[in-house]
Amino acid sequence: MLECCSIADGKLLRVSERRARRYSSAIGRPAISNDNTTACRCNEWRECMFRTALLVVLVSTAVPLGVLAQTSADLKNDANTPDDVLVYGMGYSGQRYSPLTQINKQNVSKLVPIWSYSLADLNGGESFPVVKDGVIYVTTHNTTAAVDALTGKQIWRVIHEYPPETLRVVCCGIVNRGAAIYEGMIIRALMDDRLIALDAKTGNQIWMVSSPEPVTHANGYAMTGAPLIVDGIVITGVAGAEFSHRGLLEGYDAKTGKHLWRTYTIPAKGEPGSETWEGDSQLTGGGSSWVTGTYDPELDLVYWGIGNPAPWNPRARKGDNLFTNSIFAVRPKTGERVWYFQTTPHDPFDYDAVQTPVLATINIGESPRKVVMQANRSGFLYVLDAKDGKLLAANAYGKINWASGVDKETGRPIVTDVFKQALEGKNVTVWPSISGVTNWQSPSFSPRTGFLYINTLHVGMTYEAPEPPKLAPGRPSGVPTVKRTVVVDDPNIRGYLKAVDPMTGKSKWETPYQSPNYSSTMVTASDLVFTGVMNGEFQALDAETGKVLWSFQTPSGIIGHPVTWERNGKQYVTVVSGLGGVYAQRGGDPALQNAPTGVTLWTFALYDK
Ligand SMILES: [Ca+2]
Repeated sequence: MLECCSIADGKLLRVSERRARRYSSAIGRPAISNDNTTACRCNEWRECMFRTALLVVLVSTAVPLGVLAQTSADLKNDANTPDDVLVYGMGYSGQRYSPLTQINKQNVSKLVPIWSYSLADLNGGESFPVVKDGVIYVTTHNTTAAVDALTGKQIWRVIHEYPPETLRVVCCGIVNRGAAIYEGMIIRALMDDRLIALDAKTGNQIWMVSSPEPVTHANGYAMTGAPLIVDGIVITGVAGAEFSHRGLLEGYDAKTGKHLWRTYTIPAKGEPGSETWEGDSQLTGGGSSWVTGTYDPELDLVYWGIGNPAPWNPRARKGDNLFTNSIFAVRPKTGERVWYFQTTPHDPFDYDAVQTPVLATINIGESPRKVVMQANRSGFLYVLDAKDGKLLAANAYGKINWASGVDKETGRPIVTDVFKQALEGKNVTVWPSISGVTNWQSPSFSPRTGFLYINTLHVGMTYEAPEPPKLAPGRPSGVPTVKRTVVVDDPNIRGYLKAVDPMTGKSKWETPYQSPNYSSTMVTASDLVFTGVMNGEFQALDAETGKVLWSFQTPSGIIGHPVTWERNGKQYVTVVSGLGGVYAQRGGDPALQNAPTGVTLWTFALYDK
């Protein structure tokens, strides 16, 4: 899209393909819009450039903030600008912490919905809402929409088509976790391994690219995560460890969509780490990267959680299976891996380590230290040095019996007989279940209280790994490869929202839920924790006690991300409702058997009449 002309003229005109190409070449950007044929009405690209430059000057004078925004600097500063929400996780650190305090413990009971918007989708709402200049950008698996943040009116909506056979390799819910914003563009991944950039004002397509071979659905790859944009580079991961792929992270040029780098999470034969795989097992070894990572601008490191090995059945891949179940620290410009930390070597239980690596500076002993905190699916809460990945703490924060602790020297879990017998093919009862002590949902961290607010599961399983299957890229390597049944302590408590001390794993409080919450949490400087609930409630809890202070019943279960923002001096809270995803589909939870689906976007504010 030729945005310089669209700014100057306010509309577009059809011109020849030759002229569009010439324009494209002149400005070094693709001149392609929705139907691949339209371009701007300017006769010459020079005129365009001149008018844009003039407009920039005028706009800069008239409106000092925002209009040219979502620069790299804006993204770096996101956590400090509560009028917008630009980055997945409410800032590069992934803390999901807001300094806003207008909504507090005293008045939260007056929180009311001001509008809702239908996304016309029955598959599940896991989209992180991006908020900028009074517009909310939200996604489903096949839709991107821009909605007026104060009225809920649709500004534009784009429906993306993809081949239906793509869904064969989507194990765990037909969802998308959101878009990224950068330089006037809304950039998102599509289920069939494409990235697309849309004009934030119009929804018109600016560029679209497919991930290069072998990233196709036929080879077991899908894209469901929100991209992370760092210094003009779009970083994205892949889903599909349950379909025998070889996981990876990728970087693209945000301006053009050009593919810049790819870092595989599983070594090729002969590469360092390949000795931790049996035979050719690493060729189909999993290690996906389906949850968005975080970024430290000072260290210039992107942190990204890497998923489980394939197949779930461990008996044909003896060894540590590097670099599955690891936290990666990579350079955003090149994808170079600077360090890694593996959490569960030779994992039989699908304990993939994709959970958000939350960044913070906390006191270790007497001195402040930059750390990466990960509430791992395995049940251990890891605290690592952000610079070099050194282990600082690893403690259980839920019920686990596969390991008795983590060796502080080696960083390896101290596995129990449950783990050893599972590898031998024996029938064992394991805590946690394949769903983990937490799953993909992100915790929040309050620098005020020093606690992580984590939605956890309290579910175990019987487990048996029979003879391992023969794999090839694209073949199922998850559910059918092991036998499992659900085990619970109390059928009415399958999860807790916990306030957890990162250094000890101990809870200050635990609030029980009938079904585990698969919503991310958010915490504010007024010590409110927001979460969605599977039964559809949207709740605010007291961050100091865990008491539920406010609740609103949305039409479907919430598996999304609460965010908060302000406009014209008023604070708002936004969340997506819409049951779906892996637990609702495969969790065997009787409380969800008849639960209604349907994705809607909600915004709340204090009733002040
Ligand atoms: Ca912000």
